[in-house]
Amino acid sequence: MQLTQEEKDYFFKRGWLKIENLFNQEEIENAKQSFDSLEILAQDLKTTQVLNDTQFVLDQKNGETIIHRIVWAGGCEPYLLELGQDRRIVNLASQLLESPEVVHLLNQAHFKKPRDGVEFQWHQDIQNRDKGNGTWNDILGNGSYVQSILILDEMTLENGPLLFVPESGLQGKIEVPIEVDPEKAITITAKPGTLLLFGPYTVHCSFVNESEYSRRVLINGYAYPGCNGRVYPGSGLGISLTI
Ligand SMILES: O=C(O)CCC(=O)C(=O)O
Repeated sequence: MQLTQEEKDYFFKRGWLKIENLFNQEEIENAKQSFDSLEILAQDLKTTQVLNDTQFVLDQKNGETIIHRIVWAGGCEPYLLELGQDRRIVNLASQLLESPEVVHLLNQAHFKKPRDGVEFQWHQDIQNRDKGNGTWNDILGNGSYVQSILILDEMTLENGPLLFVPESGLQGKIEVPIEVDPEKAITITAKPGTLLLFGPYTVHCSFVNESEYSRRVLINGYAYPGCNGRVYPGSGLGISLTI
């Protein structure tokens, strides 16, 4: 898929892109099966730990295991890594970064089960990339990073959807805590198989899942070569992918 100049401008100015039907129903069902296997593992593990290069970030609440996130999910479930390195996503990241080579940093599973209390407060992804001490160098000056979110369960108004603040990325890295006027945020609803793309300066969040159904997404992150100096669970300094 070739992005138009208009789509690229939208990504850099408004802050995100929504690509519908990038993955088919069978691929999404396979991904959900991998999520089911990860969930069974998480219930056995109970506490935060690393297994097969996958970091399970877990908590216990009322005798139940809460899955905050599963980092480098493909270590335990290789199909999820296959999806994260699929040409369709890598090609989009490569166009946005204007580089045939991109560095795969994140391959992360978010579950957001009904009322599990998991939420992600207003933030910019740069806060997770740039931890000081040379962990990040924005070589391109436009963020040099693309976050992608593959929707597995329909994202609705009730199950903890993502919210983006339009044009928030134009100001670069901002001080935390980030205050947002809720009126200015756009709530994203999306069908399974949709891919969301956004840059590291776009302010976004997602609140708790108040519905009776899960809101599972697979997150993959790609950097422009030479930007990353942070060691990530599973991918270390990142895995180079060439389109
Ligand atoms: O799963 C979510 O809603 C959080 C996603 C997010 O904040 C991120 O990818 O940076």
